Amino acid sequence: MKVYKVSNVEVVLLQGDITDVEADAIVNAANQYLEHGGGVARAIVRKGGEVIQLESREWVRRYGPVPVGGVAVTSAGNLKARYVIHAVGPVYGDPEGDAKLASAVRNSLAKAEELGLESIALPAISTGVFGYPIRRAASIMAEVLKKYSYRSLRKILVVLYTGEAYKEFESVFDEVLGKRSP
Ligand code: AR6
Repeated sequence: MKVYKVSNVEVVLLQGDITDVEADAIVNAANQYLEHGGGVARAIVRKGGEVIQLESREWVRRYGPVPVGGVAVTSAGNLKARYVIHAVGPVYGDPEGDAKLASAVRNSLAKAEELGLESIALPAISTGVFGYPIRRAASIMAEVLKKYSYRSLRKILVVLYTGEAYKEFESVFDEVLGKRSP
């Protein structure tokens, strides 16, 4: 675990399963149709319950597919969180991918602020099934976290599943957000 400070917000980098983390909202790495078939999405539905998938389908039925870079919200079922914020990242290779990945992160923060939340947990959106290189995703996320104008948020947990991803994020976050021990 490693803690960084951005204005008056704590950014906590940790390795683990995002479904085990305590935060007001957990961000899911979703697709535009909110069909949670693999990766983090699948883990969230498995642990949180089918209600998350059902509410997701209802969201898409009502508003249509989520744009790439956009977000949708559902309840969190049995998870410790109050909400799941479903963020749709780009597939690697999209020429506008970097901007869309930055939007996905920014819109996740904005949704949490809109809900008046104090804490949010983010996975490495787009770095699994969607193929984004970890280092590139880390630097995009770090830049967004650094520049964001925070209101209600006080704590941001960035949760990496593998040790390898954790190390890459740590080296990028050290560079962009500055070194600080836990
Ligand atoms: N906790 C934290 N991180 C995790 C977990 C977990 N339980 N499981 C995997 N990761 P991915 P994407 C990491 O594929 O690339 C799904 O099918 C994983 O190691 O979940 O945005 C959706 O339904 C990787 O670093 O998301 C979409 O169709 C990161 O989470 C599509 O995949 C993201 O991997 C979205 O692809």
